[in-house]
Amino acid sequence: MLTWSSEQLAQTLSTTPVDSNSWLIYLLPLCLLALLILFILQKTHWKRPKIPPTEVAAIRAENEKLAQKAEAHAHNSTHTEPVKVAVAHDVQDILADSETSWMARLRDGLSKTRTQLSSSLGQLFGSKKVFNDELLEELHENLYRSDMGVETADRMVSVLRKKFSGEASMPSWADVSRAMKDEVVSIFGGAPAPLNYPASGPMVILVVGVNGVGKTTSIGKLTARFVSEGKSVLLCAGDTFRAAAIEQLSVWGDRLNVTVIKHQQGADPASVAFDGVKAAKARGVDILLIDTAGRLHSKAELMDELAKIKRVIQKELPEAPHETWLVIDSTNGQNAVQQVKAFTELVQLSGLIVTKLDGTAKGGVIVGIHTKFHIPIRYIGVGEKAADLKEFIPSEYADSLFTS
Ligand SMILES: Nc1nc2c(ncn2[C@@H]2O[C@H](COP(=O)(O)OP(=O)(O)OP(=O)(O)O)[C@@H](O)[C@H]2O)c(=O)[nH]1
Ligand SMILES: [Mg+2]
Repeated sequence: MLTWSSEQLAQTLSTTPVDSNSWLIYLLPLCLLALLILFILQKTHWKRPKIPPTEVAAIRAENEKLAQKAEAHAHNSTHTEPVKVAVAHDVQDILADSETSWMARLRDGLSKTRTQLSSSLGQLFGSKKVFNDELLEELHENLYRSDMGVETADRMVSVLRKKFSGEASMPSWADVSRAMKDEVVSIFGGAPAPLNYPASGPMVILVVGVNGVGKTTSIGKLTARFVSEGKSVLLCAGDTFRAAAIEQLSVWGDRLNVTVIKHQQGADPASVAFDGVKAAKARGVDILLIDTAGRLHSKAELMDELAKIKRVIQKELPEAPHETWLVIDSTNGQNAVQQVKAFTELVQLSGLIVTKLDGTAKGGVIVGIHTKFHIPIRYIGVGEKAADLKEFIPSEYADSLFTS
């Protein structure tokens, strides 16, 4: 058996060819060299490709979106906040509308009427030396052509004659048109009386008028305006004569997040109106707007239908309708005057809505109708957008009519 003495073992170990200290001497520089190579390679070859700034911006935007989405999701999942209904675009437009931009649209809408009234007169006043009957005759003619009606034209001429005839110098067109503007404002006698809001329960507004004048569109625009004023509204599709009429009102309802009470085409309008009033009461809304048909076969039929609607809704709400508004299209001129006359014989009107003042030279018809019937002009329309229908303010109208 082989046995090693401690001396032999010590000798063997001391003669081992690899010395542990010599390993260390080689290892250290090798590590340093490897690190140096890695550092050089990283600097030269392993640079990350540069992302163009546009892409960086896009990535940031995407991240932002994702973060917002995640935040919204987290927010919704708590269920602690009530769900907010989006504010309809039409309502936003009205809220964002300024007095200046409304006046610009009104002036723009009435530009044809203004030209009709004043373009030739301005020149005439500039060229004449005396304020005489010839001038007044011309003025009367222009007022008449703008559909203000004979009564208004007569009244205006007599006011101007009284004011300027005795004067030594010829009045300027600016002075004369200012006097006409003041007269128009005085014809209306200030802003119309406030709406007939009931002490409690919904205010029911019945909207009537012949076909195509803008009833349904005006109801949509009014809804947007009432909603922008913080009121709750319900719509009632009382024009059951055509399916398209029900559909048209439903589109406004969808656009404005407002419920439309409707039945099938051909249903009894009075029963739809009854359901509308019932629903308005049950839901506690502020305003119910009832659309009606404009294209019935005869005046007698229309009268029967409107009388029935009134009778039936009064079973549910005795003082309804609180307001009955006739819509007239200003482009119809004297025909619109005839329509007011015909409807006053059918129903008791509490207000008028005059549409399409844009695109007509007959914008003076408002004055003519007021002089004849003394029915408050509630709203005027100067375009197709919701913000294009607004309360009628006589001074705004007169300004737009005479100030160039
Ligand atoms: N330019 C202009 N167009 C308007 C105005 N008001 C309404 N209109 C347009 O007039 C047309 C007829 O409007 P409607 O609201 O359908 O008329 P309606 O009285 O309900 O007609 P019926 O349901 O057929 O009796 C539509 O094309 C409207 O966009 C306005 O103030 N200006
Ligand atoms: Mg309609």
